[in-house]
Amino acid sequence: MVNITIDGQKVAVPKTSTVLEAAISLGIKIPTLCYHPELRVEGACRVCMVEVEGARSLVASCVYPVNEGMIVRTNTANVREARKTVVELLLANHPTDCLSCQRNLSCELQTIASDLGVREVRFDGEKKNYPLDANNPSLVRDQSKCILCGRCIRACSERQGVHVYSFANRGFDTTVVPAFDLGLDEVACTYCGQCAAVCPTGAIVEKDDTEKVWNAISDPSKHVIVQTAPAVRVALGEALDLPNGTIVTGKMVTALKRLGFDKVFDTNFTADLTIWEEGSELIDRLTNGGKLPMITSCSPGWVNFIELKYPDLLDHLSSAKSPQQMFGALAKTYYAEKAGIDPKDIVSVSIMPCTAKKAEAARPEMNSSGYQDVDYVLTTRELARMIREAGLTFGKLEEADFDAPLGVGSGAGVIFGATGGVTEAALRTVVKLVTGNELDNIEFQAVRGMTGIKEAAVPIKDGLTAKVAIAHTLANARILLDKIRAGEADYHFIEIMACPGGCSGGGGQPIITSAEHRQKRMDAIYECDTCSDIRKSHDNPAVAELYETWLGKPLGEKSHHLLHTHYHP
Ligand code: HC1
Repeated sequence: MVNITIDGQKVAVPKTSTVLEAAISLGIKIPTLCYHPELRVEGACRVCMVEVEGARSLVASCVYPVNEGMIVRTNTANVREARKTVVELLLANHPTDCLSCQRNLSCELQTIASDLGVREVRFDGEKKNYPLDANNPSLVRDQSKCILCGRCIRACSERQGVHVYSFANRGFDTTVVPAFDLGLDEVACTYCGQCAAVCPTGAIVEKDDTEKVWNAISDPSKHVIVQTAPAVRVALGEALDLPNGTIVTGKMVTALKRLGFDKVFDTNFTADLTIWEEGSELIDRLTNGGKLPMITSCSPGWVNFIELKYPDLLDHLSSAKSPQQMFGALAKTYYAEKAGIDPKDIVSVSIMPCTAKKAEAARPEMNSSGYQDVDYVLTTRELARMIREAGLTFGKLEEADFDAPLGVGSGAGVIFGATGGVTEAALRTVVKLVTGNELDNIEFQAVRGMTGIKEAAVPIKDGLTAKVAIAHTLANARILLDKIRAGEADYHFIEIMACPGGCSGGGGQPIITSAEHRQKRMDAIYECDTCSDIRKSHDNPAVAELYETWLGKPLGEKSHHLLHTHYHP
């Protein structure tokens, strides 16, 4: 440990700490823009400057290491003036459309300018004016709003191992761009949205589809239904002034009804159905010599990644569609029939924690109902904006239940939203399918938690132990895929989710600010499971009824047509 003094307060910190980390441990807030607690430090923006006794000039606290006896001042006139100047220089060439920017009131540059008391910009800089990159279904890039903090570059490279972005040019012309300044639709972007999740300004945001949904709701000839993903219920409240990790399932259902949706359903229903289909596929591969390990296919950022980077391994992917797309296919067939509604009049909306889900819904093969199965996908952030726009006081809404029959989901379905959750849900059901017996203990701690790659060996019956592996983030996915290529992946089943923590940390969720914040969402997901009346997918009575009355059996002809898909090398 190293003893230092910051603003007159003594503190002992690990000797590998930076001055910024030491200040955070004392509860001293130093403004930062390029710094992100879960990414490598860069020292690019210089907003976090502090005085260190004996240093020749102000230092960037995010990269400056602590030393024994160091004396730091974070709030001197010099420091305040330097920070203000840096922020004013950033604002001097930044667009001034804050009021209409998607990040208005959640922009870190705006907040820091306000916190530092910037009331005028003393410099008259040339404005940047780049065209929008919006030729893809998921993300919009506006380089004019980019402050060159480099967070998106680091998230895409370090967290995801995808390496879409890099700096280009020099001086005023410096930009952050994909290779050759191509659009995101022209490079190997997975649309996971982790760049948007770390961007401090409105330079990278989700494509806003709220107006299309408002229009559908206003059209009296349309029957507008909505499904909500497992992870939305543990994050939506954060964007609507409730504490991190608040479970808002019932309020969310009420809000969706008040917005005007005709029916409010739960993606957990088709998460349970996925377990039936995917579990049956795994058993089929195990008994009939299919390709192993079988890998999950529900995270569309992950599916894009394997298609782009490891096309030789595509036959490892389960052919099961994601729960979002299974829901879409059933909404315009099974539900349409049951409700006596012409599928052409159904508008199917989903609320997802994920930007890649927008691209997934737009894939040309996702039309097995005869129509586009899911018409519009909104992220959690977009739904929060609609709720605000409608003037609902979210925290005061009463709670309501999902509608039947596509609103019945199990605890196994809800844990899809946390890394390891799909595996745990599958194990709960596969044991039953293989042995006919119910598990005594349905909680598999070995597959839970934030470790990047988890492994477990789970006894199923005499002579059969399921070897499973789980990765979250695409950088971790790469490690497992390289193992498969090298012939070293001795697993039966692999779960991969593109985002850190799984969907609870999706690129469309309210911005995560710390590891504790992330953990609160994960804890809330597991609380949703323990509070569920039904905790195993095979106990979901609505799914049982679907098979009995309409679908036939898992992997049957109708299932094959509606619930399974193929991939593009
Ligand atoms: Fe997910 Fe899934 S868990 S992919 O992370 O399988 O987005 O939440 O909806 O489809 O169910 C996302 C979450 C989500 C699907 C399910």
